[in-house]
Amino acid sequence: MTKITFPDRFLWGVSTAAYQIEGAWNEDGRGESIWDRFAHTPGRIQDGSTGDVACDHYHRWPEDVAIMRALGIPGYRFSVAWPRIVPAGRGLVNQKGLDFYNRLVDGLLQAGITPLLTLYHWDLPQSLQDEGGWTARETATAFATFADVVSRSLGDRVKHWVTHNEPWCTSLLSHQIGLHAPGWQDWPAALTVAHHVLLSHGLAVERLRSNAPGAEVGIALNFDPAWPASPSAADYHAARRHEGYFSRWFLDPLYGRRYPADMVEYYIQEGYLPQGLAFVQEGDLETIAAHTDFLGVNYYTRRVLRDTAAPDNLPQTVFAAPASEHTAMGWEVHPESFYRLLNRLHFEYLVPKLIITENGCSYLDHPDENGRVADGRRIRYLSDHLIAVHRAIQNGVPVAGYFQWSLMDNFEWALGYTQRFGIVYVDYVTQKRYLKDSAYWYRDLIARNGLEQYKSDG
Ligand code: GCO
Repeated sequence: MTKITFPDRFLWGVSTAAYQIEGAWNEDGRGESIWDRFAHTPGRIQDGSTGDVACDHYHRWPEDVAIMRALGIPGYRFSVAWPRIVPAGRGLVNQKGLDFYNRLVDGLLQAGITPLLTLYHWDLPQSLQDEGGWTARETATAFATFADVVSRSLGDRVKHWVTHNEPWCTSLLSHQIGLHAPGWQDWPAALTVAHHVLLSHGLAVERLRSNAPGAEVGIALNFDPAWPASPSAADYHAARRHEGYFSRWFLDPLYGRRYPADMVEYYIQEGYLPQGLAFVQEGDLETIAAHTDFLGVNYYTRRVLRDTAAPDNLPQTVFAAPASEHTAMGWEVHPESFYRLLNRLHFEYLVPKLIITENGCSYLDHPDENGRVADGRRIRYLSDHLIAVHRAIQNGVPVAGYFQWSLMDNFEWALGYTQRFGIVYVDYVTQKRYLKDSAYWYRDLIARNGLEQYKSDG
């Protein structure tokens, strides 16, 4: 048995997002978001559900903070709902919305929990969408103003800020694939959105620097590292192109390398950039590459790609390791890819600090007759991925924290409530919370600042 200990002051935490847990969708002056509109549109959500109530966190937040405190969890990553604070997206500020987040932050600090605030986790005010949403450059400036409002109110107490959660989801998943709100399938629009989201990040960093002096500011990107299904050149290029589509399109501009030339060429060739990079204006790339203190890393799984062009001309995902384990999401469990990703981000992009802003898994374990939720597979997933993080740290990668996704089961976007990622089980009928075995396991791991690696995998 090997004892694994993380660095001193390693920041342990759990993550959530406003639309996935808060509910109170039209309470206390909250405006409509694109996710309210999307979820209320029949056929968009797999189980026909919405985030109208979700985990009722808007009302039950003291109980949820008490659970984190009881588990000794020292960090909490949450997002603020733009339409709760600025209902129309720009203009009038809803003080009741700001008051909610001030109560939450004060409650966290009183419980000895460090808040890590995400400004945008996909819930754009619908009124901005009605004016073009992120395809409109003006939305980037509206976001900067929103960041200004929030950081003026909370910047004295919140010292860790994430501007955007997963720009790939905000742009391509939502405007090219269409699985998320607003549900478009428009390549040129998706790439324009990606630019305006990155631009808004850079503009927001400036506001945060002035309103939250001494705070650490970053952005959270999601990654699914691509492996070629075979040693063939075709499969290698399929994997390389996927990484360009999913990661380098965002990483390169953020770290001062402009948009990746191979992907610009590919997108122009495919007709996805009919005006080339006309959406890039003078100074934009410098704004996007604003210095940040950390990179938030969201990791769940990898992709294995074979060069079998699918109708949308993207390489199809195939599982080259059918024997490997998959979670309830159908995602392959592959901690080795996590290890390699962390090394690549630091050594290839010279990222000065990494915080794991999301890592976790969905398994559909339910309470037994005694109320126990025996989620051993989640404990195994988290253990294996934390061992990979530790290996990366041992290899010189500056990982400063780990926020497990998620504190509690919640609304899993287009999949509704069919998935469960929490270390706390939520009964959506009674809103009763049940601490799963993994919650107690995480409590003990945090108390030890480490874990035992029960067997070496060779
Ligand atoms: C994401 C989002 C989370 C998801 C989680 C599970 O990474 O997609 O940040 O909101 O719920 O990742 O899919």
